[in-house]
Amino acid sequence: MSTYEVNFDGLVGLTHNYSGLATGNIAAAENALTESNPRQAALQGLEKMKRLADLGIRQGVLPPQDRPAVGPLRKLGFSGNDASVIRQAAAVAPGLLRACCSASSMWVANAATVSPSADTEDAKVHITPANLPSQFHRSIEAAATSVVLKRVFSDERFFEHHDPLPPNLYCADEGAANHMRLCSAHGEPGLEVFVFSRSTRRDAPQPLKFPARQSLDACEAISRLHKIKPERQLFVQQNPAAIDAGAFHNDVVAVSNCNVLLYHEAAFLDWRETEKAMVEAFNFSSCPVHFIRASESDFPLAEAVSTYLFNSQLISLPGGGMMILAPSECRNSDSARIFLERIASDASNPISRIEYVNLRQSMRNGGGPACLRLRVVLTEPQFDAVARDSRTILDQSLYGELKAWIEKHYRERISPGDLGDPALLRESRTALDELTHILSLGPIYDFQKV
Ligand code: SUG
Repeated sequence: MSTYEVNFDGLVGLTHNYSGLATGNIAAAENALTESNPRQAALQGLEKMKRLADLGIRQGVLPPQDRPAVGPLRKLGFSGNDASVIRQAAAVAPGLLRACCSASSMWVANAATVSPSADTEDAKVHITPANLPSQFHRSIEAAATSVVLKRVFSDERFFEHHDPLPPNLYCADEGAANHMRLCSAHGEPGLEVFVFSRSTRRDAPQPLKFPARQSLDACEAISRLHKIKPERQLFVQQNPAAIDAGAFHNDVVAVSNCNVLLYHEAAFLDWRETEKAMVEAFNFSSCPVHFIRASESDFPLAEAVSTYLFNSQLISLPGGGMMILAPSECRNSDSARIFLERIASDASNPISRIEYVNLRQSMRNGGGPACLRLRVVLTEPQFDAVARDSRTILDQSLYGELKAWIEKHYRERISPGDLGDPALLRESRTALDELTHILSLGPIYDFQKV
């Protein structure tokens, strides 16, 4: 049976802005309170999806969330009609309003952890939405993420949905950004690698400057819920020094695809031990692991964080071999470009091609190519069910409609002061309502249900 890794990308929402909300995310802090261009952001994301679809790689689309998020503002004591809630929040709690306006649901690598049916004891695809409790603006995503994922992956014969873990730091879960998978081919059983950064149980070193977002307990809980066989799971600690250098998620410093792991030597607490543990745990497969490791002298960690090289997408090409889809910031950095070219010219690994993609708008908030996609491995019948149950698989006509939809509805400029304008909520809801028709999703937003 054919099996595909489908990248589902988050469409950038209409309120895309720079509010510097994410602690430990250096790009977001540097660009705080500058002007954003939501239209350009959404088009850049859509072009990335189209590029991969044009290469014959199956590509999905996930809708953005309803922002400004009026519900959380009401829970925090603002009342009246929606416009009045927004005006009051803008006047007395602009920080809260900014958090409720973030378009951060675009980074769907943080939407959920997904385990393919080849890895699970009941042969179902298991999905757990991330609870994201370490940053307020992200913690409000989980409930709507659940609704969307249940709608898109709705066939109960194939998909098992779990609730987000309880929303606290003990169970802090950032989804697929801290989850990797090694396998000989996407349809074969894999080793699920959970990368944690906080642990209450072990005497584990912690970052000193920035928050550790992913807990070991969350990783273990997800692996249990997903019915991963004990010998097919591995828990690895992220290096606190990498977090303090700005790698708030593991996917800022490591990316895997099939049996290739591309990473910076500073990604894990101990790279030698990590490689050894992976090789041992992966011994159920006859396939060797290709480690492509950047040392500090090859390519400094600071450069990895500023260029997001390891946040590239590492993709199996339909004709064989792999390609790296890197952010265009890597083309502009000599050390990143040289490092990537060296990988592509090294015949001992399967990577033969490098492409660059301009995601400047998202990158300014610390979100690169890999942050914008959720990888879902689907067998042919699972894929057919998804393609039948809504219209979230990108083809030429959906691309054209989404492009026209973005050009019709998105603003070209948002400055911090614009977030208090209730017109933005109206514009956003008009657009999202239309989007649910384009994607054949039916009513998924609370505002469509009243
Ligand atoms: O959670 N940025 C996101 C970026 C997420 C990137 N995702 C992955 N690495 N998978 C975050 O830090 C910035 C929003 C703001 O500041 O307005 C933000 O939330």
